[in-house]
Amino acid sequence: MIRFEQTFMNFLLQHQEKHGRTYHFLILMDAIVSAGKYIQHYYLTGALKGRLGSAGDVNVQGEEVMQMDQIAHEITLHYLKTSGRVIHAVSEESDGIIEINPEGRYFVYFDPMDGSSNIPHGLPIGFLFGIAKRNLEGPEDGHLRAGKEYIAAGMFVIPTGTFTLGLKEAGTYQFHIDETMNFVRPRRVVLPDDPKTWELSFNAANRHTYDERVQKWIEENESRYAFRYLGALAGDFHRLLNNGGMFMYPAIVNHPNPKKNRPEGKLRLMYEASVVAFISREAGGMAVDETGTPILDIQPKKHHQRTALYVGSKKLVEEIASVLRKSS
Ligand code: AFP
Repeated sequence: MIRFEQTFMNFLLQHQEKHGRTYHFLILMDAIVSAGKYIQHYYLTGALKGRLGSAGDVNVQGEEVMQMDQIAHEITLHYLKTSGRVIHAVSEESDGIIEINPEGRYFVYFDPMDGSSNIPHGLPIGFLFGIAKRNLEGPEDGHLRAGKEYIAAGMFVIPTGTFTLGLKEAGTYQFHIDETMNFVRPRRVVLPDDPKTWELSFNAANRHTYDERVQKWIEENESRYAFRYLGALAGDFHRLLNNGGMFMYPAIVNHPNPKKNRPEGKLRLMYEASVVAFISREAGGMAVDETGTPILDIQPKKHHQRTALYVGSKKLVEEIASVLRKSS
């Protein structure tokens, strides 16, 4: 007997029908999944085809651009355009807002290749995206949306072949790519409550540059948890969703070279932090910034805004949030 798996598109179709929604979101998600698969394909054969090197350029964030960054950006934009459903997009790889279709219904915020330091090694990277809906009735409401206004957010771990999608007030689901390049077998993800499996994930090389309160919390608590760090948010966060615990990228405020401090944090709010915060909320978790403010409540002032990030199991994030809310 053949064992048939439910495909992502069938799952989403049923979801939309159950909630009496339009098919526009389906069309957009079909485009995003096509982009995810195409990026996966390019990345899998990247080493063989000599695509894992630098593009010899520096991006809007002042970081070295890799060939794969550009390829992934181009692929994603192509599919967003052909969907006909996107008014504006914001990409990590593009300085300005990308105007796509004035008739479009959605804003899409994306980082098509997150975790660039893994690219030369062909190790996991992420394609992260958040989606907000344009105000179709009222006056034009701009593209700078707080994460709590996203209607969905997701991430592909590439080339691992996993896709995770958080749907507003409807949960977080994971899918796996099959032999036919379809994402299949929906599984609802809930962050585990049991601290036995919890992990901590942060760049340990930075720990002495964190705020003293954060350093103290780490010293007092780290021995209780396993420690894992891949250096690509999607991969680290994927582990965390399954095992529970906390990923953090705190503000850098005590660097021996003060020029290297990053009091505003490193990760980008709209297409990194808000994406994992949204997915986490839908999986029963939470996320805060360096002041203990929920990431999803932060109203971005600019599209490449950065933030510190603490995300994962609610109890653990609440614990660090209460430390962060106390003045030093
Ligand atoms: P890049 O895409 O610029 O490498 O950034 C990746 C990232 O934003 C995120 O995916 C990682 O969790 C984090 O940075 C890693 O940063 P460190 O290399 O400083 O640990």
